[in-house]
Amino acid sequence: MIRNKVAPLVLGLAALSGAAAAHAESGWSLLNMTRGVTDISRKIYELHMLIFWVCVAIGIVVFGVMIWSIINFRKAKGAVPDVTMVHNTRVEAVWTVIPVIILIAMAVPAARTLVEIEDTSKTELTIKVTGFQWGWEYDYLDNAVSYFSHLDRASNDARELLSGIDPNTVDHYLLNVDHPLVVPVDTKVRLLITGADVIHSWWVPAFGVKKDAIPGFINEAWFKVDTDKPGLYRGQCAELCGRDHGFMPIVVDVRSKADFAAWLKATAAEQKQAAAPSAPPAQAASATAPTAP
Ligand SMILES: [Cu+2]
Repeated sequence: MIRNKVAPLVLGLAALSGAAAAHAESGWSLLNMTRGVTDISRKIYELHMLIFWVCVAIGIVVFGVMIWSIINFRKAKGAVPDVTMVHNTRVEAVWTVIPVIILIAMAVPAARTLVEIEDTSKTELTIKVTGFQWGWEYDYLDNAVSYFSHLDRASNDARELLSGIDPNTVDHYLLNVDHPLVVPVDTKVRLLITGADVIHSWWVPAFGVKKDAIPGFINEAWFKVDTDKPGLYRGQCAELCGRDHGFMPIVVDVRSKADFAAWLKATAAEQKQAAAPSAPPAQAASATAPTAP
């Protein structure tokens, strides 16, 4: 019987969250999570809104009853405590069962989304992401392409102590890199995320991806950007990792499939050529590169 009452409530809240989404990108919605550009980021957003409205409804009901009771049953009005409510088994059963049903109703969509977030099957491109103090290394495992991504020169110059450069004049201050991660649209990209020294966290909000980069462990994450959403997406290291934690942003350059294929081919050829002619400089370069402990 109670289930019959909860189901329409949950459905009603879902409809409300849909109506709220229609007002996105203005005013108060700027304070909210964004919908992102991947299927998973939208599902996370919708789950967040559903749970948010459940909490709002519970808040309204609980505080409504409390305020109504305080006003109508105050001592000044001659209210006499109802002693039959103390240890009333039926009341205690109801206020235990209703929250349990609400929790189960929330756990079902949450678990469904979590399972989908963890489903790294049928991926089309695998990139190993290594966080280090202070930057990221990207390895395209199937294509022999590998490079480092650091804070861009303009931000780095401006952030120096007594640099005399106004950060407001720097484009995307502290959110720009020299070499962004390049990926294609409409492709299930799998990331294998690890750390070379301490724990970092690869976080790009628009993709709904935030995964810890832990030395000695490989965490998996995936995303698939909408076909009509190529462009630059920005993120940051989301795990306090040391002195320059604030200076290791993430930029992802999402390109059309054709553009990406051309870039990958050109970069692979370039790197092959750079590695080929003389062995000693290549060895010297790799010796300076961070390695896993
Ligand atoms: Cu970090």
